[in-house]
Amino acid sequence: MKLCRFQKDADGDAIRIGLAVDEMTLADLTAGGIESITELLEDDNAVARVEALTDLPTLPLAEVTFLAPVERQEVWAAGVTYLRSKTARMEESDFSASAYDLVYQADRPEIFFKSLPEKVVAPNESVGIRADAKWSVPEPELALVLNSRGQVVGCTIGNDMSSRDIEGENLLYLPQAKVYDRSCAIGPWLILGASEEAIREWIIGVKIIRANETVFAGETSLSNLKRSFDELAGYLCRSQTFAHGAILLTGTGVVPPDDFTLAAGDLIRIDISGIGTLENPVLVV
Ligand code: DO4
Ligand code: MG
Repeated sequence: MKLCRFQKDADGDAIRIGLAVDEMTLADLTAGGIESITELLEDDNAVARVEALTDLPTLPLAEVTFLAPVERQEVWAAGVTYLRSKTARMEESDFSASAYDLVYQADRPEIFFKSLPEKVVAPNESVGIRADAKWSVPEPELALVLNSRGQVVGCTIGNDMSSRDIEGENLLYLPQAKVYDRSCAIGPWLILGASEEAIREWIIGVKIIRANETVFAGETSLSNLKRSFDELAGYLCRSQTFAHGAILLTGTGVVPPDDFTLAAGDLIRIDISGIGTLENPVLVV
């Protein structure tokens, strides 16, 4: 089941919850009494509840503006969860290489804070590259959606924008490499009711388009994610409660070559085969 948060282009600011009916059409769940994504995440019978709604008004996808499927959830991120990410980071920094090597093998994963919900960038809005960074990349990631009980109840697409030169200079600069204006985009679709086994068969890919040319494209299977969903969510929720639930980015397995950096005006297109496409232009912040 594919859900989204949206505004109708015709009537302004009201935020509504939608259900994908087909490639072109959305059903308006708010007209059926559903006012938030969070209430569905908290409901053990969310899929059945939505399926029971009848006679919902529909509207063309072309007439809506997608919002990020994030309400009051903090966004956190796991790192070095794919071999490709470990290798890339060990190459970027002699200083930090052993830390990345160790964390890839360790029981405890790397988990860091990524974004307040109100700072998450919506689909089609601009993500940022830092003005003081020289080496900026998108990180296409499967994003797990957790409810307030720490259960993984859904997933979506996330972009963990990163400044690799700042991260590579010193591991203690990681928060500056990862958390700045417009550094996290999420959406547009939130999937409910898919099993981990099914999700691990999906492919995640990214394309970076500059002046109508693809300047980088790469993909990997989500089966290459080293840790299980429950393992990552379990560590996030150790000694920490999330009253509104949380989003957990699961790390990147696609890294552009070392001579590639994003530039203002680029378009980042992230696809996950079972979810859809998250697209954002790039600006300098
Ligand atoms: O420690 C570096 C960050 C790792 C990360 O964000 C990733 O692997 O996706
Ligand atoms: Mg990442």
